[in-house]
Amino acid sequence: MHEELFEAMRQSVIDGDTAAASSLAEQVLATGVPPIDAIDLGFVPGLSHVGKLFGEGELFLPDMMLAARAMQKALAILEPELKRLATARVVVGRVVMGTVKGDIHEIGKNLVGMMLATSGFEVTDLGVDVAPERFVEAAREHNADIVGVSALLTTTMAGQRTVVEALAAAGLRPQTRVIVGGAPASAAWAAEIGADGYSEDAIGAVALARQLMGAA
Ligand code: B1M
Repeated sequence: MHEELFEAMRQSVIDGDTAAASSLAEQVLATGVPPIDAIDLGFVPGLSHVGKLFGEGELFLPDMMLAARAMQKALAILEPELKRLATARVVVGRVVMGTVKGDIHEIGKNLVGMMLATSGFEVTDLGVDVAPERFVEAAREHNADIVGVSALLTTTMAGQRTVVEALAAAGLRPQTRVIVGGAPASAAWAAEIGADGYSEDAIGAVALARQLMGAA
């Protein structure tokens, strides 16, 4: 229905055109397009395309950085509307989340955090490059029901296992659940490292977190 708009969004991210991405996000707010559709069908596919071309050696790091910047700008514009549309008013559970040590990818993690927050979870976002001890400390401090651990690199995904182990060593398992996500993760990986679940996207992460809270 909004295919042209979504195509323009994809292209704005591919071009790393922050001004265009911002203006398209503003259009979403003005025209009542569901922001989650704009993210899922417009901006994210643009970034995925850039990632694919980077992987094939057709684009380079600065291209990926510009694309990420355009995407982040659009998300910042859409975030208040996502929050406004939030349905849940009761606190479903407390989540502490972050991206593993050595990994600075944050866009997917931010999206997951945003969706959880708009679905009734209290979210504490520790940011990127987060040491396992920091996950443990924050889980204690915030009395977390769930710790969410994101990793985007095959070289950093082992950090998800380290977080599970650190929580266990601190006596916080199994009562504190762990969910994992990010491109290299999978359900099989989650099972292998003893996590409580895996989701491939932000909507799925909300469903998984609700299920773990017995609120599905
Ligand atoms: Co990077 N990067 N990057 N990068 N980057 C990837 C991941 C890569 C697949 C690109 C490629 O080669 N095709 C590749 C990894 C290859 C591999 O490990 N096998 C790669 C590489 C190699 C690198 C560098 C090493 C490049 C270099 O320096 N030579 C470097 C690493 C830096 C580091 O972390 N130490 C690097 C740097 C960067 C930028 C800084 C330029 C930028 C990040 C900017 C930022 O986040 N502020 C960047 C980007 C943008 C990407 C791609 C293009 C897009 C990632 C993204 O934001 N996607 C990516 C290619 C790709 O994924 N197709 C790539 C959009 C986002 C909405 O999706 O993050 O997958 P995603 O999150 C999803 C799901 O995965 C899931 O839900 C989200 C929403 O649907 N999810 C969870 C994520 N976390 C979750 C947690 C959950 C549940 C679900 O529960 C807790």
